[in-house]
Amino acid sequence: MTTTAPSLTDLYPTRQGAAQVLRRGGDVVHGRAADGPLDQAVLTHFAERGYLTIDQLVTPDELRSLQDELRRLSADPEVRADERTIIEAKSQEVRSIFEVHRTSEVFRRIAHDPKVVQRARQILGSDVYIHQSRVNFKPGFEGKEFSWHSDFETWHAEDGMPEPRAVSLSISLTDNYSFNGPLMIMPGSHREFIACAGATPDDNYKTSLVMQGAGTPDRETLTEFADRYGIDVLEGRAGGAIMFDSNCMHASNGNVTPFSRSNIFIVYNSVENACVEPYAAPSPRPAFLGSRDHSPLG
Ligand code: 6CS
Ligand code: FE
Repeated sequence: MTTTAPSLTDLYPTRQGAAQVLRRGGDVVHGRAADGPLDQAVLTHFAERGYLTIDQLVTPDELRSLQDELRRLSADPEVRADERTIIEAKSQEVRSIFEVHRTSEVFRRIAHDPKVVQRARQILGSDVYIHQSRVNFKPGFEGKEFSWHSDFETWHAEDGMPEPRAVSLSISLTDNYSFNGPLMIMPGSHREFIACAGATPDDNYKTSLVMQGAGTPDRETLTEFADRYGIDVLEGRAGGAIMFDSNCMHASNGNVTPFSRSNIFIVYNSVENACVEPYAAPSPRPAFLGSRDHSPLG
């Protein structure tokens, strides 16, 4: 397992002037096949394309309890009123609920499940902690899009994440079809960092989680990336999962179909990449978006 001291200089200056494309430094996969359940072919795929898919990560019983918990949370008026719950602007439906790994025993359990944590540790090559978790609802007819972005660009600028040594796990809680707003990834895009123009407004998260502004790349760069990398549309059955590098360029379309597209999304960060002060924001975001608890998962 490789260990690197967290960088004190800003290796990925973004939102500090003109947009530019930088090479991503460091490894994408830090562990080895011998370190966990992912074999060499899967690790090589992840290193090259920036993601991996797992057809069935959770059992049918686990899936049912996750789906029941999703319904329970979305119907709870206290949850709806909580600042960690993001409401769609137009439909007023619940868009996302953050920090579910702390507020829900069902989601805490899966976030700490060894079959999940071992995969994150293997990719990141170290102990890991949870930087962020959320459930996305993308309800039928009303679910809105997530425009193209790199999560790491936001986590670097606004949460102080030094390097892209973090991995996101998305577990599908409903079937993801080509037509109900599945995750789309530009395969290979994780190896370049798009430094965005513009500056981070005060309290940016109060609007960015409904519709991201700062940190979204310009259309010319996105067009060039799409031409060069293409777009993979990640369909999959409920219970399946995707793990993707923190710097993948990704998006998802709106959902005009009757079939909701819900997932739980958990971000594991290497304890050797613990967040420091934001690199390009007036102040850190609340802990429910970027955890300050960097203690390693058991
Ligand atoms: O700002 C964030 O942390 C969140 N925003 C998006 C669109 N994806 C990653 C993350 O959940
Ligand atoms: Fe994202």
